[in-house]
Amino acid sequence: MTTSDHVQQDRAQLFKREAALLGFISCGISKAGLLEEEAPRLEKWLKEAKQGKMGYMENHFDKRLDPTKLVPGAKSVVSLLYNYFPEQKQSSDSYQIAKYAYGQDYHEVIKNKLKTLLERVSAQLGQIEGRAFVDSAPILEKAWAAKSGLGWIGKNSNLLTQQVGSFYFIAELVLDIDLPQDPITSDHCGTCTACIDACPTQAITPYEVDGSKCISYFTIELKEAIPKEVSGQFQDWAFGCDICQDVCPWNRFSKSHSEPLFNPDPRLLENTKKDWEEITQEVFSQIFKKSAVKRTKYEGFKRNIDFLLDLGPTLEFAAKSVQLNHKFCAQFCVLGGASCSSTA
Ligand code: B12
Ligand code: SF4
Ligand code: SF4
Repeated sequence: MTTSDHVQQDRAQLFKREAALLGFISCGISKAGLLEEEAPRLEKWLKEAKQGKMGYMENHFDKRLDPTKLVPGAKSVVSLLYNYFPEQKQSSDSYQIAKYAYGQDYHEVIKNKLKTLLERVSAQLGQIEGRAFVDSAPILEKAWAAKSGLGWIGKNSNLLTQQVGSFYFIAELVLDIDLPQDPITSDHCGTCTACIDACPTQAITPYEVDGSKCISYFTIELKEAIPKEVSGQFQDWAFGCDICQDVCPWNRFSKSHSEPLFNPDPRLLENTKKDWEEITQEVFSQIFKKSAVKRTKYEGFKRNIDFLLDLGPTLEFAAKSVQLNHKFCAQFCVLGGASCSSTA
């Protein structure tokens, strides 16, 4: 090992120690440069319009594949994971909100930690130029985390680890200093197809998700009416979807986070379906005061609940069952009266 190797190793250890002190569950390092294997995959994904109406995914193709184009002079990518797996979950008879959105918006919480990490390391090593990202720039975060040895990209396309599954955010520092490359982790999906089988919209083919078919896309990213063709397929997901992670055997090893800022408002856990159906703008603003759910705004959240309500499996079942007379379908009916669409 040369002196320069020793210096790089010491720097890497310093990043990893400080990252752990700030609560990151792991930290890995890669040399910055072009992600050659990802280039044809991203190109194909876009050609097949798997981004749907997420127009921003079509922008900055070259930068997305090469962070040295995003941050001139970049030499290293430090990838970091931050756990969001909650201790308490919603009851199963409520409309579901993805676990990542239970507490305060991760963009703010993690961005602050990244800045502190950079400041603390710079204080010991001298000024380091770089930029901090968490879902905030055209960069393939999962591919970088995998390249930095933090886990493998599973068939559901999320980054997975044997130690804690996949319920964590990915963030990164793109820096102008040389750091040593960490070894990559092997794939442990094996013959499992649990995520593919469980996805209610058939959005997953091995190692790829068709964004335009994902419940997360429809309930968060889509800014217009949710198409009728997908009615009855969302189970009870009102904001995002965790199905392909909940069924993943590696998530049996998820451990609860210890970040107080990610704890939900108690109403998020207690609310029944009826409470969500009747939610007012005021209550919405209280429950999701600092949460990522605010991004859909009250109207977007109501759109999602209405979509589940009007076209959910039970009602669809009731409406489509031509054999049923009104007396029978009334057992399933929550609309009743003038709103009832039964032709019986
Ligand atoms: C756009 C986006 C979405 C879209 C599209 C999803 C997708 N899979 O692309 C939608 C809205 C659907 C979405 C949903 C979710 N998202 Co999202 N999303 C993103 C975002 C902004 C970009 C992802 C991207 O570049 N997609 C484009 C495609 C082409 O890239 P890719 O998914 O990485 O696909 C690669 C693989 O398919 C691979 N590939 C293809 N073939 C093969 C074959 C083999 C053998 C291998 C190994 C790889 C491989 O190559 C592709 C290119 O690298 C990232 C943040 C970021 N900047 O990276 C967050 C991000 C991926 N999302 C995240 C999360 C948490 C979610 C949800 C779980 C949220 C929820 N609960 O509702 C779901 C999960 C859905 C799923 N199973 O993917 C996290 C993932 C954390 C993790 N552990 O992996 C990220 C990293 C945000 C963050 N900073 O934490 N998301
Ligand atoms: S998040 Fe839900 S809809 Fe999207 S790919 Fe996973 S299981 Fe399918
Ligand atoms: S459910 Fe199975 S196939 Fe899917 S990501 Fe997890 S281990 Fe891989």
